[in-house]
Amino acid sequence: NEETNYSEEVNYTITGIEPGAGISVTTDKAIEEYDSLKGWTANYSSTAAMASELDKAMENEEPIIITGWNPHWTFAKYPDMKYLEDPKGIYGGKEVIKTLTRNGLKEDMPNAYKLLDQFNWKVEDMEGIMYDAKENDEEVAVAAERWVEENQDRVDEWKNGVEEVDGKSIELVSTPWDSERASSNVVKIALEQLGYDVTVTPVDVAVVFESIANGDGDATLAAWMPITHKDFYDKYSDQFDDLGANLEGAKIGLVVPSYMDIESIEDLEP
Ligand code: PBE
Repeated sequence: NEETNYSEEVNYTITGIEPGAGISVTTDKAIEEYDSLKGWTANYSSTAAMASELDKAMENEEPIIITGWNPHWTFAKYPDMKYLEDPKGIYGGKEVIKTLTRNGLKEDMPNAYKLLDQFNWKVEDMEGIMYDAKENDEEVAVAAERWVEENQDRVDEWKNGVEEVDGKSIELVSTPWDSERASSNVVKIALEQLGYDVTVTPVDVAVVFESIANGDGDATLAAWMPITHKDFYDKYSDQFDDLGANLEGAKIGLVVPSYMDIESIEDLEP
């Protein structure tokens, strides 16, 4: 049948991204949990490599199964993509992106802490910056600057009740995806407006959590929960301060082009 062909045609392989990503860890769990994925492998390399495989497949209308997520520009470039149903709930439902700070930041830098606590925005905001950067072929940091220029009223809401400081240094640790480049750069500018000297350091997910837990980094805006970064979060859960969601409505899962006639992970064949 058709499903068997798809599984065979993709060579029982999921086209993944960086091995250290939360979505890769979660995909390993899916392969373990689903009978339909018995014997499958996930090919973990990089987001750029996945995107170019996807481009090739879409051009030739060939089957492909990727690890996909929102917010991301993939769905703007290719609106004809769908998440495979995940009856076991391995990839969860709606994810949120959380702000975490190192223990002690609240006392050491109460103003930065307050701004970080008040920072929140919407999927459309984050995606707007990502698409803009993609479309203009520019750094996400540049698109983030323009977003702040056009949305200073939003930034002012996050600064509400926060006092200016005189040149204190603060380090935001982030992951190496455009979504987090967007949030980190926007908050960097907001903190700079208050007089902070801000560094954004993109590192592996594991290092983000480790550095917030050991106090090397001050804060991160990049924690995807309750599923994507669960293992990392649980490992250090009493060693940081959880300031709650800065964005709601994120999602991860296995994604295929709509021209593939399958709906669920369970439609695949071992
Ligand atoms: N992502 C994008 C990341 C978090 C942000 C879903 C690819 C991950 O750790 O899987």
